[in-house]
Amino acid sequence: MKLTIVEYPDKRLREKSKIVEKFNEELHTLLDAMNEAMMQSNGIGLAAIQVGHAIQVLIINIPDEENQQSSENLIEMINPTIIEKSGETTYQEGCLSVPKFYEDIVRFEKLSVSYQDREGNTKRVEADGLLSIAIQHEIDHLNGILFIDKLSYPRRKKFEKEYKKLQKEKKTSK
Ligand code: QAP
Ligand code: CO
Repeated sequence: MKLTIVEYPDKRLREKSKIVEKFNEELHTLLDAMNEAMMQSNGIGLAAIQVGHAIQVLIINIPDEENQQSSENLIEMINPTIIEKSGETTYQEGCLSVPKFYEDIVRFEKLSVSYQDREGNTKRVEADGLLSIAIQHEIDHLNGILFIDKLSYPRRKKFEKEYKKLQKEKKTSK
């Protein structure tokens, strides 16, 4: 299964992802392919809609202190819901679907999240730091929301201008 990353302004990124009901081989194949696509693009988080599947699936792999990603740190979340949230934190975010653009985004600092694993078992995790930010960013994707939607009006304008320029450059170098 070869997956390609859907890039802004593709309309599919605005779709609302549906609840997963079948924890079957098809789901496992998608999860494995998503992990491969994420690692190949040097990502730390990916939602299924970013590879064209509108289902409530996301994966996260936060690098360790030596900036290394290991398969032991891969988290797969199916049907996640935020149960509790607190505090505030700002981080310069990026997104595989919005290449080469990074901006400071304000999020909750801590979360308690309930989700299912690939077998359908219910899990709960307390998250802070980069994991908490990544979960919020990826859950936004499940609702059709991108981090650029959270920018102030002037910053969003600046983004649209810069992004269009980047896309033109991409086209002429093809
Ligand atoms: C979401 O983002 C995230 O522009 C995951 O050229 C963001 O993996 C989680 C990436 C902030 C936590 C904090 C972006 C790779 C990867 C790019 C990513 C690029 C190459 C983004
Ligand atoms: Co993203």
